[in-house]
Amino acid sequence: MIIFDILSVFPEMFQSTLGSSLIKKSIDKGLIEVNLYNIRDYTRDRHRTTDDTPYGGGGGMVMKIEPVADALKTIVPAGDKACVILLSPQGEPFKQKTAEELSQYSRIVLICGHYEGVDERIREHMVDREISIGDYVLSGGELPAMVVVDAVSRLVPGFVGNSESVLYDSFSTGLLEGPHYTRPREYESWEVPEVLLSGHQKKIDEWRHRESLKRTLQRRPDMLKQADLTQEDKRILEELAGDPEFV
Ligand code: 9D3
Repeated sequence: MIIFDILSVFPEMFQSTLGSSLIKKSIDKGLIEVNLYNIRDYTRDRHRTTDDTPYGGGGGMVMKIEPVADALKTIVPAGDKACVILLSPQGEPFKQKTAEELSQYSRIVLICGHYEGVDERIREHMVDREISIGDYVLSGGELPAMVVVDAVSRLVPGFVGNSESVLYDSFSTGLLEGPHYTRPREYESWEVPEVLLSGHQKKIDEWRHRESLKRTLQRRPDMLKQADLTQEDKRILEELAGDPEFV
């Protein structure tokens, strides 16, 4: 059981994701719990201020420290071992490895930044990890928080019904998946590769592995450096790289 506590100024953004999909199933199954908190509810001033202008001037607004600090003190019981994460464009890149590490915690707090950023003291004193989901600019940390909840929840035993599919995920094996096909055998003259219909399981497995290597070499050659490849894999890759038909 993992408890996710999400702090945001737009908690409504999470309703649609949490109300449908496999995430909802795993909440219903009691595998995870997701609690939403509106940072504005932890303000104490008349205007319920969550952001302010930056010291030193310049444009944009900065998320204030007090509401976030007060929310954290209220939400995370003292002595509870939680991982507090700030979602921000300056964070470490989120990887499958990160999801695996986070799946070991029983409590994960996700702070969604907004505006131009957060007061640096939040980062320094209240946050264990800072995560970015990729090199593109989003309008806030809400979608990234959902990405983290989704990727981590899938790793909780009981999630997919089939724990094998988690084991063989691309990014766990270090290779991209090859092509998949299902009926019909022929659609408008587009045929399914013959080998998949052969019934010869060893040949099928070899073909699939080769296609997986091929696709990774084509699309994500960077991943091959980290993948644990056998001598045979390396031979296949050299053969593919030297093949003039290979694009
Ligand atoms: C004006 C300079 N911007 C930095 C690139 C400021 C800024 C842009 C976007 C500050 C916050 C945001 C909102 N994005 C996130 O909070 C965010 C994010 C993202 O934009 N991309 C990838 N991962 C993440 S995690 C949080």
